[in-house]
Amino acid sequence: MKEKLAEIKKAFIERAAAAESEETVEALRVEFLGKKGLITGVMKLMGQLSPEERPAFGQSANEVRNYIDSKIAEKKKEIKALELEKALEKETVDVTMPATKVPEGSLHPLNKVTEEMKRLFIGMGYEIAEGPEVEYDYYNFEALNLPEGHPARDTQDTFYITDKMLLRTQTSSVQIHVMEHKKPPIRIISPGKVYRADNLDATHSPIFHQLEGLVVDKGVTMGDLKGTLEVYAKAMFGENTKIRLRPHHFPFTEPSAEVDVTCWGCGGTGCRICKGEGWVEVLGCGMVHPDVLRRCDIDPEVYSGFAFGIGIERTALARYGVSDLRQFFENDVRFLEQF
Ligand code: 2U9
Repeated sequence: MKEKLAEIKKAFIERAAAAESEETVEALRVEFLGKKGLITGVMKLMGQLSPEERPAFGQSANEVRNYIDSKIAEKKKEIKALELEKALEKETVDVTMPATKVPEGSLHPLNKVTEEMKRLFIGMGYEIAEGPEVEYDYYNFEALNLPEGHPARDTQDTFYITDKMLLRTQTSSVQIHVMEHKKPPIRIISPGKVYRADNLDATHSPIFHQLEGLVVDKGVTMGDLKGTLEVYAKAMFGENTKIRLRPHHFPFTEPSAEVDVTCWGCGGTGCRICKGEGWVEVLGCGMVHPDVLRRCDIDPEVYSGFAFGIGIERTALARYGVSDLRQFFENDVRFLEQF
């Protein structure tokens, strides 16, 4: 029986030397030490020995078992270390290899001018206000002095969700929401998408972007409006830019004006950009109509305000010399990567 133990140990040593994976070592453990393993097998035969022989045999069997057990643990550890070494070797990063070039994106030109405008007005103490694009008729039209049947609604035909809900035609609705909830002083800009039932061509789109501004406080005057627009025009179109206000009519402002800037192409002498005029129209503005303030529970005897509206597409067309507005929406990378 002692020979049998020696045979088992010898067989184990040979097999263990050849084992190269954790699975093979585990299989060896089961084969030699498992419940139905070789060692358990010889232990069962102990009953055939005389009582005198049993203790010595038991001790030898235990020694072989402990030997196999520790060798298996040792072998597993060795294999693990070897595998780690192989993995590290395989996964080594060669920092001297040339990197894969990740194509760098750029801001969309509409976002670029919007961001520029936002930065400028934030610098002047304005806060950004946002609101829903699906709006009630009241906030888009009625609150802004455009009751049902008003002729100016024809120029702002839009997409209706229900009789009373529509896609906003101007971001002025946002300012009405703000004035309903916040009392003056108010100094906000509302950039965002607006919708109109227009056909898409080189200068029109059913979806476009606006940035409107609103300032309401005690003693706000047309002079404040003009000063603000001068700062805007110089930042947007160049330090030497001059502005002029031409009287106009908007239902939500009184008095109202359209604003021209000296042409950035010729400086005012006349060129292709300004069609020989020397001036280019860039935005609309005015003093907030007292009825609009009143509807928002702001007393026009105490407070006054100015507002202005800027078309983002129109500004971007001018800024970058783009001739067709549709290019902003086609998402052709060859066009977009130029900005
Ligand atoms: C409130 C009161 C008044 C916003 C204004 C304009 C003039 C204007 C156009 C510019 C180009 C629209 O995108 S465009 O076609 N906008 O001319 N917008 S005054 O007046 C307001 C806004 C909010 C409560």
